[in-house]
Amino acid sequence: MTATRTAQAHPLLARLSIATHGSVVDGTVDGPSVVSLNPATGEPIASVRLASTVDLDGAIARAHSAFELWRDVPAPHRGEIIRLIGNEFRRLKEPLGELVSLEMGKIRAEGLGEVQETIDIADFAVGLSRQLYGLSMHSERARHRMFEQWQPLGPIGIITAFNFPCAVWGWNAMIAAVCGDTCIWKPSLFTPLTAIASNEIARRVMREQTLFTPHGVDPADVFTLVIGSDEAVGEPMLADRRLPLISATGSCRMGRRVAEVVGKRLGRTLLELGGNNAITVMADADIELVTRAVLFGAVGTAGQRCTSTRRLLVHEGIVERLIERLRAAYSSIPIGDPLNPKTLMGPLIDSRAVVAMRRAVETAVAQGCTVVCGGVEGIERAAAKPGNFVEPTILRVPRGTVPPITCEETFAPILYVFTVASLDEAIALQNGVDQGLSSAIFTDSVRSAERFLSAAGSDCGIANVNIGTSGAEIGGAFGGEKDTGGGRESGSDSWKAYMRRQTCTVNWGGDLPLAQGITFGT
Ligand code: UN1
Repeated sequence: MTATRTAQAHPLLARLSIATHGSVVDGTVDGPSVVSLNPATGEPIASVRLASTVDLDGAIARAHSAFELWRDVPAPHRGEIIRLIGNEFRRLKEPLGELVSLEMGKIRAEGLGEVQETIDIADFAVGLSRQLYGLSMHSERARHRMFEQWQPLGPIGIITAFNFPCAVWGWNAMIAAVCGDTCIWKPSLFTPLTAIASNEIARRVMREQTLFTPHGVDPADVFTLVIGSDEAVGEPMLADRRLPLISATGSCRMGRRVAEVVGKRLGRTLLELGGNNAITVMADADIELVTRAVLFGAVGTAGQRCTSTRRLLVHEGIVERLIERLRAAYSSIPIGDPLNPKTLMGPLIDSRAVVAMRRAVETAVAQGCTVVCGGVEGIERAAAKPGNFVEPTILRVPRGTVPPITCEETFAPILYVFTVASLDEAIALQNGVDQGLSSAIFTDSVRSAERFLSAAGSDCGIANVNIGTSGAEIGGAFGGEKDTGGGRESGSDSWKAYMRRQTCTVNWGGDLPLAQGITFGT
């Protein structure tokens, strides 16, 4: 495929100085390439050259050379450089946020929010650069000192999905870099331009550093990008022993493959996979708060966040009122060009996602659900426009049933509404799926809230009270349990996944006492 519009033609690419980037090409491309398409129109934005396995090999070798020097730079100094990178993201927030919106289809406010998430994690990493703390413990042996220290791991493989084409890389790359690791990033082939722009922002700052000059190593290689297919780049990356950690975001199916290949070589993985997130609504909930949270969680990003709200578990005392409130709210959602400030829902990423949504709605209806709004008719109405537009859909589940489709994650704005008689019933339904990413309860009862947060409550990595399932801050650890993969990224002590722990014991006495009181020989 070739692009009909040239890379230079799109002003955002020029504003981000990536119009002239070597891998962004216009018209005729030699060798394999991918066309970045605008999901709102189906038109090409630009073509991008695809890397080969040989290119990947070279990139890993460069990232390795950079690692050998970067790991010796004191962490607070690394933090200073991350500060400069964060500032560049601040400066370019608007064009980069708009590029996210153009290429991925999320609305402009969310595109800007995504860049803000990258800025926030850079700030977090700067502070962290002085807080990579290890514990010290008392030795059982006289004149011995025992402590832990954290060392960099090496070049880290980062695999990201289309839906957060900048921020998820940021969570990984900013933290990894401050820990002394270097990064090899394989982005989604739906969003190569955002990846080039984001990575180039970091590389430009690195290039200005003179740290590695005497060694002839390019400091920009702390951040390496390899845009390629799963066959040419993804699979060889997983199998490469030079990458001690693979951090991957995507479907459960993809995560299983990553775990299998990396596990076989006893490498480490950090997996952030699918979610099937529920909001429990008790009869004492503030219905206005619930409505706003559901709109952002189920309709925001066109239901394409791993944290999107997919199920509502509503107490019978409030379910009819809430459904009417949601039906009214859904009917006035402006759907259209994501760059138009009035729009609240953009398109799905591609036509296959539209087909998958339609199939899920048909399956749900066949399994007994009734359409409250949207549905197949809504999908057909939206298909009148060019681009991958759909109408958000609410489906009501017959009481006492769990249609199998509601246990699956469909990356689309479908909301399944269950009716429950008690909090226990809601918790059982919520936890009765394979995924365990995000969850929420709306209630004014402290008892209900605390029960939801207790060990017998939500089994997810994220559990919120009177806040929806999506839109987490970077300061907490982000990730989920069960088929969501167990990884934790972003804030809190997630940095530990990017370092190796070393337990050190120093004998400063003149004797050699053995632990456990063992005497050996004399
Ligand atoms: C994702 O969808 O992969 O909590 C990440 C949220 C965002 C990140 C979502 N901060 O919705």
